Amino acid sequence: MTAHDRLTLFGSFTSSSSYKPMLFLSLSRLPFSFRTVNLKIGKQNEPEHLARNRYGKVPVLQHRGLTIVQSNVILSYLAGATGCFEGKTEQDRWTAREWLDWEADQITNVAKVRHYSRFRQVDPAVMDYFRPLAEAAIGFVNKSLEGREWLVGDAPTIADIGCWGRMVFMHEGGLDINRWPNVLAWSNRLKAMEGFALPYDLIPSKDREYDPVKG
Ligand SMILES: N[C@@H](CCC(=O)N[C@@H](CS)C(=O)NCC(=O)O)C(=O)O
Repeated sequence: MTAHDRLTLFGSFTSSSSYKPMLFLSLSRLPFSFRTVNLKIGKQNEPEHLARNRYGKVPVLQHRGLTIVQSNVILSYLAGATGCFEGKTEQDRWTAREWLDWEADQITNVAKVRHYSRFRQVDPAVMDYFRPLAEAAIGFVNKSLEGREWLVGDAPTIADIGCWGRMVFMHEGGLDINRWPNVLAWSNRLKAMEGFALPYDLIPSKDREYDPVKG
């Protein structure tokens, strides 16, 4: 494999958006390079990073001369490029992408509650607004998982990785997963997969090369 063909992911270890592609790569046992962007010291807003991501955010994926941003677009790219977690039928592949779009609309409320609990103090009225929206989003996933193991079809797809990837920090926002039994069971199914790890175990705080040996 040439350097051009190697996947390079730019991210940060406190970021659920970075966790999503990182989890995909880990579950797929794919080789890649991780490059850390230190959000605490504002590296995301330096010209070098803005040249990769005009929005001043992580993650960013670079591959074969392409630069891809937005975690769900990255998941979609990775699934298309590798065939992993794509969904078995054309309908499943579109439905998985539909879930990712919904995730960006609604599960983002879970990320907001976590962010305001952990990184930034806000007026309690702001929390009063976002918490029910976060709970509704988790409740919708819970209801959708009734009687099924995965969000789409009968195997894990980028829909599961994308939705779980942003819900993973829900406890840091005081959202206890035990309130949603189907979500809990689903997270345990994900956790049982080879290559699974939680964000703080998975995303390094320094640059790192990953060259897993496929079993
Ligand atoms: N919609 C974007 C959200 C990206 C995002 O908000 N990333 C956060 C970390 S989770 C970030 O880079 N924050 C730095 C900042 O806002 O300065 C995605 O899914 O990739």
